[in-house]
Amino acid sequence: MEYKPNEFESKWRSFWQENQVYKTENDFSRPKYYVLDMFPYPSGDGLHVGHPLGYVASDIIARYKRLTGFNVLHPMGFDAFGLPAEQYAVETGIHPEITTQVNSQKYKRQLDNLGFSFDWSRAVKTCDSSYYKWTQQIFIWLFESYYDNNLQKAQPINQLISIFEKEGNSQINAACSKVETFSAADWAKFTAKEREDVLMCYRLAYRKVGFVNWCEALGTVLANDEVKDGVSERGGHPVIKKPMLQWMLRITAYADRLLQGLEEVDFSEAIKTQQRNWIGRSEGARLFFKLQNGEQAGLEPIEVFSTRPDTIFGATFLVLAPEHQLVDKITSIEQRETVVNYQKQAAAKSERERSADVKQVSGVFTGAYALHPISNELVPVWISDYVLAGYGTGAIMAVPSEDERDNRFAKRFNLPIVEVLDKSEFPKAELGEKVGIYINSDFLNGKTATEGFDLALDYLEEKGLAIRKINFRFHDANFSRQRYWGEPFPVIYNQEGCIEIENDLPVVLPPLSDFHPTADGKSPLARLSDWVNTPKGKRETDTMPGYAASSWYFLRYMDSHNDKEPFSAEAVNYWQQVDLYVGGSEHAVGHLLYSRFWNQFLYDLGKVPHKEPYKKLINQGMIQGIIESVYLKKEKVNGRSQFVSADLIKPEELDQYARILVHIRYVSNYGAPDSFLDLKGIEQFKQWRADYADAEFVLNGFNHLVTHSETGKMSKSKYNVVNPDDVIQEYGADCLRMYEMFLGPLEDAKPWNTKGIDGVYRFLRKFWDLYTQQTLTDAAPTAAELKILHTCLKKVSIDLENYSFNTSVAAFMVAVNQLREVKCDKKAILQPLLIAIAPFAPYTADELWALLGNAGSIHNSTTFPSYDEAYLIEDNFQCPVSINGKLRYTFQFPLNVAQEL
Ligand code: ANZ
Repeated sequence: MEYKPNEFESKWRSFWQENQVYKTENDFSRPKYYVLDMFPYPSGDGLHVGHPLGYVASDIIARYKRLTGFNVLHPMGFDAFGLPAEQYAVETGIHPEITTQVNSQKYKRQLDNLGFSFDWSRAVKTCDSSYYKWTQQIFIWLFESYYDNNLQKAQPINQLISIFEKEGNSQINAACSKVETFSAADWAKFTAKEREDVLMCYRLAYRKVGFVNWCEALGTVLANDEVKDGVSERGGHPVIKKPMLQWMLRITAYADRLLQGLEEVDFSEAIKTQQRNWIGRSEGARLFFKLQNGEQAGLEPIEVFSTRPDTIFGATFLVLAPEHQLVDKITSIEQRETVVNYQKQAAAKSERERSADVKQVSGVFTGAYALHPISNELVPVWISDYVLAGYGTGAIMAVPSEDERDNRFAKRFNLPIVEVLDKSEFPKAELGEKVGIYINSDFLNGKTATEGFDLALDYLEEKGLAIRKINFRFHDANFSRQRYWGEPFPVIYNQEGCIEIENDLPVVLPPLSDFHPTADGKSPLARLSDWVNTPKGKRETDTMPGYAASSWYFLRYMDSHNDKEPFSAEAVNYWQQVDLYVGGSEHAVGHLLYSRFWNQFLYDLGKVPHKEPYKKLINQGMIQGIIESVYLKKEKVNGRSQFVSADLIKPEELDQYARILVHIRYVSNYGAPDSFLDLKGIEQFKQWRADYADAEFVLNGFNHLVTHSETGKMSKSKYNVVNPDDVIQEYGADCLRMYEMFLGPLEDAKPWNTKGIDGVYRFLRKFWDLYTQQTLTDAAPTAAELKILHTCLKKVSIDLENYSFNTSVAAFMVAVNQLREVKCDKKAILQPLLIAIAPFAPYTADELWALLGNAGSIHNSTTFPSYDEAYLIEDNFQCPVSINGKLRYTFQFPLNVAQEL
């Protein structure tokens, strides 16, 4: 009987579905294990072979854990709201609902073909109102909460209101936007709108005018992580800063907890570092510099943020961000025009361009002076775009002897440089390195650099010249999209402009036929005046961003049909944290940070039992493609295009050639860098590129056109996408699964290579033959057979506990070869081996399980065989004998012989 996976895979798929083999019950009596994949956005292109890599790994773990007695939650769903479906709708007029529906079905079919053991009965689709109803609910909870810094916890906003009523806000220590101090009497006099405005400064979901990343081409505001190098990540369109009233989430309130939480989770150091850098915690101080004649003019001192208060005596000038609100007030008449021109220039640059380490610093003098807080000397006040308005206080004290950019600035504009550290003992020290002994620094003189920070701050604080301050580089998260395809806000603005929350959820996204954003940047929903205007007032027309739904979906799977609440306490107390989360590292600072924040918030509300949602995270590496191209001579030869075999081109001639990507699949199996087109391949190429039908092909001695091969991203534009459906058609899903695992460590990037898959296929055939090409017996196994089996079982169980999949596959290969050598035909060996391979090759396992005479599915009717060390003991010792340094003989001695021979 031959190994023909196509003949049995679909049969088992139906069996699994009909018998609900992977259905997970909330069976609270059993130990649980939760293994989660990052759910996909169902795009029109479907899956390519890179996508299943993580899914295969998590599926193996899910199946393995089931076989070892756990009640496993292994769900899947669709992250279905978002820009691409909407962009598609704008272009084609096809409603995102339809596109999303069609695409999710395609994804589901592809995922099912791969043999994943998802419990589809728990699937979530984020654009279903039965799901987003609860996303809206969590938004309301955020809106109705503030963050108490003393308790380090979210609290109900009503509690804050009662404090305001009793004593105003002067004693409040909460995470807030800039807010005036007021008394209980003031509060009593405030209008409803004024109260609303005050509360907005505290709410965890709040509205404010902010500078947002505005992308004209997409007609929307983008989150910081959707902007790469000043252009939109999707489509590469220019992005500028624009002031707009936006919904925001006060994620910065949780900055410290998001940092602390990293200590208790098992994420890679790379991801932790990315999150830490994104949060960007800096310990420093706010220092106050009075303006010359500032008091007479009624001007507040300039507040700067510095992480180096110890360098205060080297501060020879101040620099404000061009947008700083003091600039207009302090600029002298003579400097006004220069300053205004410079402000215009700066506004045109993106934040990234401004903070890039440009060699050429720029800036202009405002004409104003401040007083050094200790020496009282005059220090000039400049503006420059290297100081960002949105960070710290938007103003700095410049210390050119210790800071690289200040140094360049001082040199360019001839400003004084005062050394504050004698670094003669450290000749290799770089500018800014905190080493040496203080000089020119009054009370710090003679002290060492390590003591400076605290000494300087204690002194300055005592004199009222500074306040200790921890700054975070990240901002509150924008939570508004001017787009249609997202969750509507449950928010109505009444006559007074105050917010009325709609508690009757869901607020359903109304149908629409024209998806274009409006010219003024409003969401397409603004066109639906019947929907917008309600008896209570006008609805919010922005929708929630893509990360809203994905910030809590892992909780919904625990109890996905609950229509009373997002998830029940029993469910979440049973399933607890996600034990293993597998997904791409591209979500390092977006989704992973937002969902950690939502989970921390839900923890504060007492709705989840753990602060951190994910115990362990693995980021699978990318599967890369081989990018193949052929060399085309730039100049035509005798009027004809000419392609030349790569091995005939001298390196110095390379610039005479252009490279054309090759699309056809007829590339040899030899892999990079020896790929070539033979005559058949060239014919295919000509058919594909009819414009080169009469081109000349200069082939090498083997009649080959050697191509240029390199490893790179698998993408449509590189013509190197491999579709899993095709691979399954040819080799079967089990082969694809095992091959993907065999490629290398899960976390590594690795190229897809057709040669390798043949090897795995041969292995599966040999494995199959063990069960089908001989009659299996009930005879007792030999010690040698037991050793082969238990060596394999040990390796696989230990490797799986360590998520090492490639080495497990290798262990099966070794075992199969050895069992063939000893001609093993014992059920007592082959049956446990079959169970062990079941998580990897689920279809083959079930087919052989039935052939062995078992009923039902292997996946829910047996347990993973445990290994026994007793069978692993070496019973022979191999003794090498060398003569004159050369190995001549190896003697074998039984290890159980008596001492006296
Ligand atoms: C004086 C000084 C001396 C500084 C020195 C640095 C080195 P991080 O670690 O990123 O928080 N800074 C403060 N606000 C800024 C803004 N809005 N735009 C650009 N730069 C700003 O860096 C904090 C340091 O970056 C601060 O400490 C300030 O320069 C600068 F030897 O103050 B420092």
